[in-house]
Amino acid sequence: MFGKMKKLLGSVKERVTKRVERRAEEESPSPGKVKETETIEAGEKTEPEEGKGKKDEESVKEERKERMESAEGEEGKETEGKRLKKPSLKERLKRVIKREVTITEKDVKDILEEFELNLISNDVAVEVAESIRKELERELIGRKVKGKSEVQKVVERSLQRALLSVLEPEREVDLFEVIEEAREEGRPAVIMFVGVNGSGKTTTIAKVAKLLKDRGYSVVIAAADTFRAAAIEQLEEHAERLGVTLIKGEKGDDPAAVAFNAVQHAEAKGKDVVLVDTAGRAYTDVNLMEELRKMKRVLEPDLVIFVGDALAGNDAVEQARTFDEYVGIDGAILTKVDADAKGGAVLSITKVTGAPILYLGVGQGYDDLKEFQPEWFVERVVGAESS
Ligand SMILES: Nc1nc2c(ncn2[C@@H]2O[C@H](COP(=O)(O)OP(=O)(O)O)[C@@H](O)[C@H]2O)c(=O)[nH]1
Ligand SMILES: [Mg+2]
Repeated sequence: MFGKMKKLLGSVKERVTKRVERRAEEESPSPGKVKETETIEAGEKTEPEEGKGKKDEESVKEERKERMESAEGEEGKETEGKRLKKPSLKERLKRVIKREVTITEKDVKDILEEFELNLISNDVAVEVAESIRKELERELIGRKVKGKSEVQKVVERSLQRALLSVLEPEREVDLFEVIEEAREEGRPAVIMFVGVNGSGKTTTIAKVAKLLKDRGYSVVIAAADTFRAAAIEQLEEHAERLGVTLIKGEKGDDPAAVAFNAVQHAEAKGKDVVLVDTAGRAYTDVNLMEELRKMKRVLEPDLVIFVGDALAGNDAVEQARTFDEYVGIDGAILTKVDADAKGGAVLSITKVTGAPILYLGVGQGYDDLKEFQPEWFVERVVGAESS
């Protein structure tokens, strides 16, 4: 899962880290060339003073011993061999703090520009790739890094923040809260699933029905994809296996009418949730969009969930954009993520539509539905060593 995305992020992390580390190394004071008790600032040139470093070996040894005792680790290594008067703790801290490198535009600009293009070829939407690049620039340029040891952590955190920023939805949606709210009003929650053919709508509805049933909710499924007879049969099979009610019509029936019947049935029987399956066809199909709009008007669903195939990459993102424009979506579920190496659709869909990803489909079984958390995704692609 997300193997290619992980590789790409790993490589940009490494390149930026190496470059800044190299500069931190270049700019840190070299042993034996430091004036007595002088504090070195990053970028400041130091005049070489021949012999100074060797002069008072006793005092250097003492210094070293003291440093080891105070366990300054990394810092100790960098100042090794430097001749110093016994500095106070405060003074030593000041030195540690001052020996920092500021990340410049020159350090990162070319790497990040290339990164942006690589994101796009990894199926990340153009505007999302740009936003990530800009966020990374904001995070990194001008950032003061204290010593080489800190560089990798800083780059990694910046990358994590940049990814999280595009996964932040405009509005939060919690499936169970929505259902509970409807229940308090004494009516079933109505959830409509939209998406192109083959994206995984029907399978996802079966998975969601199982999830809800496991949590103790009663579920009705509406087979409002009346475009294909096979679609109705497929749902019938799932409903039977899961033991949930299916309301269906005949092939060619008005989908809005079928869905409306299902809601009426749920109201009459005191059911908690109605899951509405809809037809896919091509998302550029104006009739389909009109049909879905009509259904939305009639049903006034609590949620419209877009189901997209993660393997379709940027195409899935464009589908989401179109469905959002015409019908309006509240959340997204991406399917077939188990086979998705690029992760571009996952990374893009929220920024493009404003809607959160609620779940990921990670297989063909009923339980292969994973609740989506942006932090989980970021952890997974930025690397296990991240905290
Ligand atoms: N590997 C995998 N396959 C899936 C997933 N979700 C759906 N599929 C498969 O995708 C195909 C199309 O799914 P379907 O639910 O019929 O799509 P629909 O046309 O949108 O209703 C089926 O073969 C499903 O088994 C998933 O998360 N992982
Ligand atoms: Mg279907």
